[in-house]
Amino acid sequence: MKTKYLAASSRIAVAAIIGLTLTGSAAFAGTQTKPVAVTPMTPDEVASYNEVLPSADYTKRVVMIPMRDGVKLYTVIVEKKGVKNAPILLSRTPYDAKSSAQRTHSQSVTEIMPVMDKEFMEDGYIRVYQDIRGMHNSEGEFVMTRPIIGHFNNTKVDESTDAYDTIDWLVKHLKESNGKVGIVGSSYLGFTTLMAEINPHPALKAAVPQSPMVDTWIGDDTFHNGAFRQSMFDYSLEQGYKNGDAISGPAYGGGDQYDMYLKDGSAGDHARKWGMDKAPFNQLVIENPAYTKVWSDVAVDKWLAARPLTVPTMLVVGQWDQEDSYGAPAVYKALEPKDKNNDMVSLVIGPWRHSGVNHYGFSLGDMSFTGDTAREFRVKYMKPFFDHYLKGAPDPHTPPVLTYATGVNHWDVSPKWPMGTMKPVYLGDNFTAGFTAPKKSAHDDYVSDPAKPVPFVPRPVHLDDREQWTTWLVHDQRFVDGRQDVLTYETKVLDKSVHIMGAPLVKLFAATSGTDSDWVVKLIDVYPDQTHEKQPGERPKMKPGEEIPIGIEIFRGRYVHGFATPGPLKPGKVTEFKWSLPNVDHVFQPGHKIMIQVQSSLFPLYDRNPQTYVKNIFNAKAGDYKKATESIYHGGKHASAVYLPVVDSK
Ligand code: PG9
Repeated sequence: MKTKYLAASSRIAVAAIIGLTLTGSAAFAGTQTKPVAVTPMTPDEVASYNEVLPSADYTKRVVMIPMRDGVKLYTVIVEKKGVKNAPILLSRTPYDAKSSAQRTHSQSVTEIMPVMDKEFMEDGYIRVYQDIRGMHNSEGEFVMTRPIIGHFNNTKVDESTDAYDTIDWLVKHLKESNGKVGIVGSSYLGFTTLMAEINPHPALKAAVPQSPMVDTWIGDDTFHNGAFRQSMFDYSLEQGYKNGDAISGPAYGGGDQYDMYLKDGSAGDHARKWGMDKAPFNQLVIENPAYTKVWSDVAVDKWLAARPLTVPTMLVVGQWDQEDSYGAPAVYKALEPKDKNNDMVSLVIGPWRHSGVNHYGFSLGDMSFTGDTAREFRVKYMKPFFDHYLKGAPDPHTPPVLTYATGVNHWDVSPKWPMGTMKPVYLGDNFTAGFTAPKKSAHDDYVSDPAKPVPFVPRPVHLDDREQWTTWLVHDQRFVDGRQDVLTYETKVLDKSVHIMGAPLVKLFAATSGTDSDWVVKLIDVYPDQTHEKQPGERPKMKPGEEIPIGIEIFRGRYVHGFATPGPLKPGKVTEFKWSLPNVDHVFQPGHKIMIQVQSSLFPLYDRNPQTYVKNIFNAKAGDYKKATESIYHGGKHASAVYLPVVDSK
């Protein structure tokens, strides 16, 4: 989710500074100006002021770069004074280029730029941030994750042509550049980074898409396996209203949003009540709850798979990416077959939240790691990758796959991904779990009541609370203890470690008394509850007995026969539901237990399933929401399990 910045200057003000070089060389604060006679009635207007003094160690330029259709894009160019033969590092953003290139107000380039830019600025890179078309200070129309030219886009422009035209302009106009460009960015910027790789400009030499939004229906942002993330309505409204400058969502007030969403009814009614259906993207969502072509034909991994691989690409994602955990591994999977020498595409999974790679990587929730893992990755791997392709630095031999083994806290280098061999952890009688399949089939039941859905974090819920949002995927799950509608299965205390590297696969045999149902499975690492010597994964904040989720994912039952072909479930019929949890490198330590939880809601993160099949859940009415008895089967021919990609521990 985007970070809200202070509103940018008006377009008129921007037009006035186009082409101006904001260095310390013009009439700036601190220079001598002719004294003016003032009286107490002199209007208190400051005609001009530039906070960048002549003594600043950088220059900052704002230019409007023309695209092939005449639209001009607002572009900020920052560099250390006096750089020569310098590589260019570009990011294309919907989140305000102006404030992206202004972390603090300072005369020092490493202070004004984001933390992730520090080493690049020190090393004389030219750093470029650009507003994508239609956003903030750029001209043109904004289209959410604008489809590539073709079927859904009959214009002559998309984010790939805009990247091309921008790179073309930069290498032709920045005389101090060496003509080589790299592109980097997370989330939406990850999407624009991948788009630059489609019919890329020849000067584009390397790309690092981080947590890219790739398929917004399967597992990035808007839907996860068909279940809708309600805050995406707010996001689209914020993005689409007045070039992203005007509001930070509807004015909900400060109460518990669990109650608010419950009262509002279906997600569609919630959107309509708060006027969020005015955003065209939200209408598209409401009209296309299934995986129709509006989603499947714009999935970026499919676009990339259909094209030659020409730009060296390092894909990055956080293990606990609460927004876009799907995209980077999906693109890796799509591109890997084209990477004949295993040197063009690499995958990095760090112990981070969404976009955590660009911030401080010391800890997440109650877990802490071996120092600043994000900076360590950027300095040891990402920058040398760019240096090699953009500056001709020696080959850093980027690992094909670099992952951080959480639980034991070290980096793993692997030749491929996934690494493990699938080994099931079965659900069993008396809420046990284990590596041996129970012989007899049995089931455990719970009542899922849409009037009392399971909260995804301890209440009060505020989807716009940054701390709550960035850490919910690692929140201690003991807050749902005692709920009859959360089934908890646990292994014995492990006597040796279990190391997994890949995406765990859920195979759930379940039945519902209703005609539709959601299924949520959580894979959890249970920390020992007796006092013991602290282990590497257990730093001061970790509490005894803590239940840390390693992966949480939802599946909307109606899609069991295909994401494009929803249909009602047959009441009482045992059905196999299959879906993946996010990709992880994790070690369950001896003394810990592996826990699997099953439930039928994760609210209000996801909209509620009415549990009665209705054609379009966005339009479900109060009477459609019904209690259902959910039966989770285990053993015999209905051996529900989570298949873990297990590797031999070192
Ligand atoms: N995850 C956000 C997003 C990306 C693409 C589309 C919509 C949302 C983001 O943080 O940019």
